Amino acid sequence: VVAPQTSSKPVGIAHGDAATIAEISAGLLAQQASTSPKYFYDSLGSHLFEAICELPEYYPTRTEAAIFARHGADMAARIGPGAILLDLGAGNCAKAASLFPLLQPRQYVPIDIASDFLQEAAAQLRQRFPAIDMTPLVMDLSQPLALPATVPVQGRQFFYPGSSIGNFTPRDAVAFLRQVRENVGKDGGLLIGVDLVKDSAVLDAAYDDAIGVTAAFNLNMLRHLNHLAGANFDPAQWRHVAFFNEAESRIEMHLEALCALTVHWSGGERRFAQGERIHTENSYKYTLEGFGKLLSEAGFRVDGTWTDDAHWFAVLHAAA
Ligand code: AVI
Repeated sequence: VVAPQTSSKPVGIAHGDAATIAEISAGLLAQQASTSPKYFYDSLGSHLFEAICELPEYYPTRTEAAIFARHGADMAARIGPGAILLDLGAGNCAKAASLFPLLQPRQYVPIDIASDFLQEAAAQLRQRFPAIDMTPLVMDLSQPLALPATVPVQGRQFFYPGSSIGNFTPRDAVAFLRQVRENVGKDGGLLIGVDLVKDSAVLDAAYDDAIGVTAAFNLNMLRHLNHLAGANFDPAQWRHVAFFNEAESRIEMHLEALCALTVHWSGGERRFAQGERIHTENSYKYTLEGFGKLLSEAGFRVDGTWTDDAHWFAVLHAAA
């Protein structure tokens, strides 16, 4: 591990701000190199994630969609019409939009880090649902949740589908959910999707699909890091690794160096031995009981749980 340099030649043009470069640098220089999964989502990464959701192996999206299709009316009855629906990590906004006819929110607040993707999706929704007030917000959900005054407190219902909560460690998940709890009024709530523990062969295949879309999604992070931190990663020198870590109840994704190499970025460099890995993502899988505990630790009360017949995925409504 090489300490950050103060006067090295720039390797490329960095487009991230100083805090972003410092965060990337700290992760790459840690003994076990790691990066935040938020760096998957440049424009190509967001599109690759959409492609993952279409894969036969990636069951969460279609299983959750089937739960919404079967139980959406029941969820809407629990929530009531006229809510302010805050969609955390909205992406292309498709999941929330599919629930609009049942939920009938008065305002929709899609929140995402990928600005272009979000604005494009919100513009399309304005045309499809002119009666709903659309207020897109570009925010990094790994930072404190600070909502602008344009979003009234009363009637807030957060929407956090897709088991994105699984990308936090359980401890960080509680901290995040507690922040959400602090941002809902007395009458508010949270509709959240969570991926459940299951056979590890099913999990392994979902994160290492046969045609390599998830591998491309993981490797694309290196291109994004090149752009953000002026790094010189060559994706051809790395391979995608994903497996279920049973002891931690999580899928781990890594990028593994195919040969010994040195990576440079703005203000830093690191030598990687062949086989050395960068840990790029965790995706925790919960039991219903374990996830219920997490929600109650965050100050929520679960008042609705819906699952598929195989119990692979669950949607819960938690009241303030
Ligand atoms: C966004 N998130 C819930 C996905 C997951 O399943 O953890 C990200 C993902 N990583 C690889 N495939 C999908």
